[in-house]
Amino acid sequence: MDLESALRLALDRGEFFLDYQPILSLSDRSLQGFEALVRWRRPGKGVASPKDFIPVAEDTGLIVPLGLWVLEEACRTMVRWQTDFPQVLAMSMSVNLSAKQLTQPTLVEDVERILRATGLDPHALKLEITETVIMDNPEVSILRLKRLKALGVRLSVDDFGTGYSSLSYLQRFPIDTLKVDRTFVSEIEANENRKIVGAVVALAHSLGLDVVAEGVELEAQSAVLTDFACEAGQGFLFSRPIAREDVERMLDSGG
Ligand code: G
Ligand code: G
Ligand code: MN
Ligand code: NA
Repeated sequence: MDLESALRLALDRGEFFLDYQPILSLSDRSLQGFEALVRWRRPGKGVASPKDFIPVAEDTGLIVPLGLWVLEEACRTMVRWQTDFPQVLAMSMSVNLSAKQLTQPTLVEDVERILRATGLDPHALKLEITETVIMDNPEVSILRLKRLKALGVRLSVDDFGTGYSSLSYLQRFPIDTLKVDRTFVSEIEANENRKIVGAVVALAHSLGLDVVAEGVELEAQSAVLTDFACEAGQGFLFSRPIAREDVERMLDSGG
């Protein structure tokens, strides 16, 4: 069976699940929220990484129903955590949106419907869109992002620094957060990257955005980021993406 047919069946059979990677406030290491990351449990083949199936899901359009499933599952989980762990009321759930999803004319209605169906406060949801996707068609993206913002959801630019946003566009995107790509964070100890990350954080702050650093693996990286007043970090130093049950254990023990 080809991958497309296998993906189609997997959606019907409920073979997808989400892991959640904690996002921490850098100043005090408190939990700021989570990023939902999809995985596929293939019968007899173990767990497949999104890197291996998201591109095919994009090409075939299956990303649209899969993305809606991810969104609904993440919202449902967040509502459950908010109910069981009061500290989660101050946190956010981040969900990735792919290029194909952003071009769907029904995207805004779909997000609205899922928020209503799950009962999640829109403010607790953050949608992550890569810089490249927005820049593919900036005018349409801006309109659609404005309509998403009007629902009350928050928006992040993912993998910032890997594409090329003109700075004038960045100012026109109705976004809340920049996520600095981990390629910059991984070599932040090198002088050049340190300057780039410092400049990106300063630029973000001057535009009223907060910053999440991706791929934080070392205390030294966290220290540099904290010096730049970068608000939050995500990475193996704090936690890998973990299963729902592991998040619940963490929240149960006060995390
Ligand atoms: O944890 P990691 O291997 O899971 O993620 C690999 C890549 O897959 C990342 O670039 C991430 O943004 C992407 N990804 C993970 N989950 C989703 C999802 O639900 N939708 C989309 N569009 N991309 C995702
Ligand atoms: O593209 P996106 O940033 O949404 O995807 C997150 C991806 O980065 C996932 O594959 C996740 O497992 C991975 N990841 C998360 N934290 C780290 C980290 O500290 N180092 C590295 N190398 N990868 C990470
Ligand atoms: Mn992301
Ligand atoms: Na990213």
